[in-house]
Amino acid sequence: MSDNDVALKPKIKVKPKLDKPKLYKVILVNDDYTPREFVIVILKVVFRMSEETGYRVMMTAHKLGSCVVVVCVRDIAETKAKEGIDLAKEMGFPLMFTTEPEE
Ligand code: TYC
Repeated sequence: MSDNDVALKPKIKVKPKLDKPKLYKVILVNDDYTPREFVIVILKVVFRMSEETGYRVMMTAHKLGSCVVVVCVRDIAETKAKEGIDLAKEMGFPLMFTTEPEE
């Protein structure tokens, strides 16, 4: 290299393409026994929802049979669903969350 040579940076950057992780829905399932207020508490504690959002999600599951709570990677979806189920079970309620892959 002589003194006048300028080292140019290559203009094209090669970004390694990482596969997008598959996403999973956590679904709240209605039942006839878990008190409405308790469902809201679970949504607030486990899913960090506000009272208002928790109320809306609970009422949607209550009226329609189920409601999507969150969409996230599989590991987190399964952990959150289990946390919700276990907390409810400790209190003697049959509250259920399921997970399913997003289309
Ligand atoms: N259906 C319940 C009741 O009337 C309340 C409830 C709502 C339970 C949503 C579960 O996912 C649920 N006490």
